[in-house]
Amino acid sequence: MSLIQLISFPPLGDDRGSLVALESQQSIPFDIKRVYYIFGTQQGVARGFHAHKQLKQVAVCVTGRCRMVLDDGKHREEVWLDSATKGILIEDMVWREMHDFSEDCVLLVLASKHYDESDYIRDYAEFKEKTKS
Ligand code: T46
Repeated sequence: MSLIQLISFPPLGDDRGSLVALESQQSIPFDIKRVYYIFGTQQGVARGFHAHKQLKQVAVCVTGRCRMVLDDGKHREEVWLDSATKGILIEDMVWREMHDFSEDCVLLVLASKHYDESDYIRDYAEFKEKTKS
């Protein structure tokens, strides 16, 4: 199965413009416990470089774009997040990196759990070891 699980968010548009609604257990396949957004990322800066033990997230660039790299310890895949109507589902135990942020990028992330630093695996060698089978 592909690591890249995209979700389309149908825009509710009219002659005033567009609106996207994100709801728990509907377009977002979990209960949303936390929302954060990343913006103002400097050119040439990459973020992420970690996995989560037990956390599901959906990420969407509501403005601008960035390149999302996902890695399950065996395969690496990447996709451009470049539309406010395109989200990516990131499951547990997936290493993620975000690269090539556009200047105007606002990356919105919906998460299934509250923030917990102990859920992070920030060391790639440790991640590789844990996903070895
Ligand atoms: C992820 C990718 C897509 C908090 O205090 N609360 C929070 O909810 C978050 C997400 C972060 N923080 C603190 C922890 C660090 O001191 O904010 C600082 C920056 O976080 P971090 O270096 O983990 O940021 P990114 O951009 O590398 O990763 C973030 C999320 O942390 C991560 O879960 O999947 O975005």
